[in-house]
Amino acid sequence: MGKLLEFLLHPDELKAVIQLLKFRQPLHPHDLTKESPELQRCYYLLTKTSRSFAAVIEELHPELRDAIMIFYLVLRALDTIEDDMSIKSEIKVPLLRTFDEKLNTKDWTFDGNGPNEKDRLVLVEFDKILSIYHGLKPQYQDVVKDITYKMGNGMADYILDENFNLNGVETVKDYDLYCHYVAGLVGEGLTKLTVMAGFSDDSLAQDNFEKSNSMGLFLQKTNIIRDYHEDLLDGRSFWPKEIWSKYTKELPLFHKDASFEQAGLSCINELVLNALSHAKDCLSYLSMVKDPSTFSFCAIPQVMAIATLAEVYNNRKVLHGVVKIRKGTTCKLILESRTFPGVVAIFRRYIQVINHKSSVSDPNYLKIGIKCGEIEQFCEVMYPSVEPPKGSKIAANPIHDVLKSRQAIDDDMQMRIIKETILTNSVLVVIAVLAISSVAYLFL
Ligand code: D61
Ligand code: MG
Repeated sequence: MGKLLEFLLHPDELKAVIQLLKFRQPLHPHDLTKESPELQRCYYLLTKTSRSFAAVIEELHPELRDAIMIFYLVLRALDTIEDDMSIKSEIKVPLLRTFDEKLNTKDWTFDGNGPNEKDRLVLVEFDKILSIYHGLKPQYQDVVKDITYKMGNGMADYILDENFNLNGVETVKDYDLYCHYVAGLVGEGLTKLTVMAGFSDDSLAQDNFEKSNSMGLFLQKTNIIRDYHEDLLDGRSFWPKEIWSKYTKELPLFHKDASFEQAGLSCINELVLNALSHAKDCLSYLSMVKDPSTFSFCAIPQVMAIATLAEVYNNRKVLHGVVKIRKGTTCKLILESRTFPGVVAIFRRYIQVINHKSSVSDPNYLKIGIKCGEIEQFCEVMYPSVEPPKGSKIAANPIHDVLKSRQAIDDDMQMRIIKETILTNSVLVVIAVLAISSVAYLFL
């Protein structure tokens, strides 16, 4: 569909695009031209290798911006080795296992990726990344190195299983463990960094980083469901066999054989149900992130994920190609996810979308209903949709203390948002009046 028609059908999204691009005040403006050539190059590599994370990382508080940017590039380099099917496992596995040791050097680079590997530049120019890495605070360097070590070894464990790329992940437990290595560990590292910086609640670093892990699993599983077709074309799959084997003997039948389409949809829906099991953890994690730039950085990928889950749910297009969220929707979500109540509202909305899309004929119809109900209830307890009658007792709940302690932060942001919205609306009204009067002038 053409962009013009798209915006005619969703005028609110056109407004969001304008507000985001023209009127939003960045929390921490960043002037790269004053920085060293190496640092400039690293931010260039960041924008080249990440559509989804570059913008949010660049707007982070200066205390963590470079550390998280380097954390991203180091892991992207590691992942570029994992993903490259042209590197033989005799080379790949030891490289993954000892990748953390490259961080002890000042000039290691790697030119062994295939020519078509999209992010090969981060390895070719790894020395630039190292030069910035060594200038980070030592405690930040330690976090990056520790997670690199754990992720590299986890990835290598899965490559050792020679059938992994053909048969995909076997059990749901394997699926969770693989996602833990490639995404849950990122959550763990980010939590350590933000707690050290005093930007999120210390309690996030307890309970073995359970909630941090959920943050990563929710994102990674959403990508894995969405990328079914693309991954199969590349000769791999990450859908766990324990789930898909209930619906087909062979995964590719979902898109190759039309009589398997219904089964394919049921399989997608069960995977969405599985991913939704992390939603409450993600919301509760976000409630404990205090610094506004860190909050946006954490919240934006999560609201994009819940929107994507609602889009892929019961959607046959997943079996045949790429499913995407509209640009305008993305802008709306970014603007709305700046406060915690905003994020909760987004989650509620998409949970309702999923619930409405669910059909009685789906084998997991009941379970989906229950899961959606649970998440709704969790949101309702935090922000009741009707005022409780005066004098009525609300059951004590520790989440209310968390919400109280962040109220001032969210109120502050809400004030900024209101000012920004008023400015956008006034400018748009002036433009509309000018446009209408010039058209009127032509005809009179
Ligand atoms: C808060 C904010 C961001 C978070 C988070 C909590 C918790 C976890 C994550 C981000 C990680 C989410 C990963 C989801 C996207 N999946 C991938 O990129 C896959 O590769 C995984 C291994 C490399 C991870 C690199 C990474 C990603 C995001 C970061 C980060 C590091 C560091 C800091 C901030 C965000 C996927 O890659 C696709 C591709 O090659 O383009 C794959 O190979 O499966
Ligand atoms: Mg990978």
